[in-house]
Amino acid sequence: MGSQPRLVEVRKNVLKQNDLAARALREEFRAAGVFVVSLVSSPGSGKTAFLERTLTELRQNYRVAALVGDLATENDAIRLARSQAPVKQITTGTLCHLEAAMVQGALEGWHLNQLDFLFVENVGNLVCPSSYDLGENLRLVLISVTEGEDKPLKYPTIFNSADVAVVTKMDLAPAVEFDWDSAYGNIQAVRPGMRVLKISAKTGDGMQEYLSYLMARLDELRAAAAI
Ligand SMILES: Nc1nc2c(ncn2[C@@H]2O[C@H](COP(=O)(O)OP(=O)(O)OP(=O)(O)O)[C@@H](O)[C@H]2O)c(=O)[nH]1
Ligand SMILES: [Mg+2]
Repeated sequence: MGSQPRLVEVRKNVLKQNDLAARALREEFRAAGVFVVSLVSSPGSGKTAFLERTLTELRQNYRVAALVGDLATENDAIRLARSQAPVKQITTGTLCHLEAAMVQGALEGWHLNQLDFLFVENVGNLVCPSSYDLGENLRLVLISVTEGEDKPLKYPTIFNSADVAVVTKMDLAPAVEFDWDSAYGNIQAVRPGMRVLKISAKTGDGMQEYLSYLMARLDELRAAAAI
């Protein structure tokens, strides 16, 4: 009982520190003119598969790079590097989310002003990453068709911390009898008006709409910077 307020205090301080680091990062990203996209989801929703495809396709016309967080292994960085884009793995040890300071550290030696898009794949977790701002311009929350349509209702915070929802593995939808109306309705119940994209990293379906959206957002960023 007596120790509880102290724990709350510590957590508040950590979060505040992260907000300061995230603010500094956001300013760095703005000054460099790079558009930063982060991806959050439960483990295995398809972040890396989606990101590998994103990097491969965008790389033809844009300068792209990625950071990827996991508790352990370089596996995802190795997969993403197949796109030929610069990639760095962040291993968090026991931590279930990335923090702004980790992103800052991983960017050392990279010239942000030589990039159009920077992607940050967070640790697979539907809870912890929601409270940690990484200074990104756009946060995507992924939900795969195999997870169950009710996930937005059970994990509302992560949907509230994100800007756009991406329903992944659409190629598997018939096999798991995925109910699109129910999933869409649940996302809208938690976050009214949220944009929801459908994609399959396996077949490429839905990638064009998503990539066009990213390109339009980069154009907006550049137009605002030119004013
Ligand atoms: N059929 C199908 N399988 C997919 C798709 N996207 C990913 N997968 C598979 O789903 C599994 C998990 O995909 P990952 O890309 O590793 O998922 P992740 O979210 O990065 O996982 P963590 O980083 O561990 O949280 C792999 O076996 C992928 O091949 C898809 O669009 N369709
Ligand atoms: Mg991954």
